[in-house]
Amino acid sequence: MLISHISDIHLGYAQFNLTEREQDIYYAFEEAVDKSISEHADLVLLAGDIFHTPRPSGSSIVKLANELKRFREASIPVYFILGEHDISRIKDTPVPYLFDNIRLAKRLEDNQPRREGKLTLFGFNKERRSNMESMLQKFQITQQLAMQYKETHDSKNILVLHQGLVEFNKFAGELSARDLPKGFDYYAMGHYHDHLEETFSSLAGGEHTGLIAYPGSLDLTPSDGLKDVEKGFFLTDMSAHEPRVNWIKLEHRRQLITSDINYKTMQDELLALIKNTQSFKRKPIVVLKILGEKINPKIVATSLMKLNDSCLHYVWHAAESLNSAPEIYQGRPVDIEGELYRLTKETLDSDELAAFAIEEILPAASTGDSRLTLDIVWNVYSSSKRNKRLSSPNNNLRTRTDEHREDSLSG
Ligand SMILES: [Mn+2]
Repeated sequence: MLISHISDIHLGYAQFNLTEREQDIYYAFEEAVDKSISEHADLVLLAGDIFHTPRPSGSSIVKLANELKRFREASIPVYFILGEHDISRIKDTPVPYLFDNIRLAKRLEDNQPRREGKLTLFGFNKERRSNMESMLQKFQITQQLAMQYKETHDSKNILVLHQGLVEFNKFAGELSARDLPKGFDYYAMGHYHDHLEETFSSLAGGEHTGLIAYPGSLDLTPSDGLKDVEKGFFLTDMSAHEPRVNWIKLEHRRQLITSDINYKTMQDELLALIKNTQSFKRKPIVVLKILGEKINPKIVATSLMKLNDSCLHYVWHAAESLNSAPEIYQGRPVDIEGELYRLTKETLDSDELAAFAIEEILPAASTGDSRLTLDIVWNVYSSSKRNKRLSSPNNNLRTRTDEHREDSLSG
């Protein structure tokens, strides 16, 4: 059986607030669906962060519906779990559940395994760091069930999770691979936006090994920063003794060019850059580092206007050796959204809090809906108080030295 394992789609996210960038994510998802269908995947797993926000736009909901319809027309069942981006802090039905209700996709619920041919699927929605203890308790049952299915059904077991593991990132992980329930051949992960995979002996039980695999996000999101990286998803073959992963690179993504430009020869270098962009199907995003001395931001900004016709968006910063003054932003061509995210993260010292402030509080507060804003804050406050009470010292909780550190790699 061939499994299409897709994660961190972030439908609805529009980098730089550009509709073209929102569309790019839709195209990336389409490409993943196209390839899953043409390669005859038997099953699709969406491992969380389907939408970028818990209150997705109409366009992104319709986009998901259309792609799920294509899977249904190809008779390929789709299973999903939620990531933190899909889950609202205020009590509400998560939007992706709609697609379970209308039977375009199936939601995986805690310790309710689903059978698909020789496979047994388990899945959990994202649990926050503060709820790890209850998740670990549920995992004890998961492990028992998984072992039972192996014995009685000769099953291949798959666990779908949206969590960070410390083995891949010391600070961003909430769990260790050792904490995962054993008895699984394939751990279909979401959360980290980079493509990662590693085999852990003893996870599957018996002479088997368990494979932990993160396909990474389908495009750049605020937590990725601006970097030129490949994105893709897995087509994992479960028919052999051990799972065989095949990471499929998305080929039609918009290009991101990072380039160092010398201030002195800036004009010529920019012309060469423009010439270089002519061969691209879609106008690229350009990230420039201007090198030199006595860099005049006004001259740079004016010169870069040349790029307007050939680039979708450009971002630049000056790397001046003598300049140690605090950053002053001149003109518009800076990555405002990225900066907002970076500064918020710096101030709050937490990726999770920064995401909460920017993606949940800010949208509510900027509509002027103080009631909703207050509800969101109150909800988080009361649930964290509840968790503190539950985790009193007598409860014999494990602590980690890095407990206060939050996700830095995730999104
Ligand atoms: Mn994500």
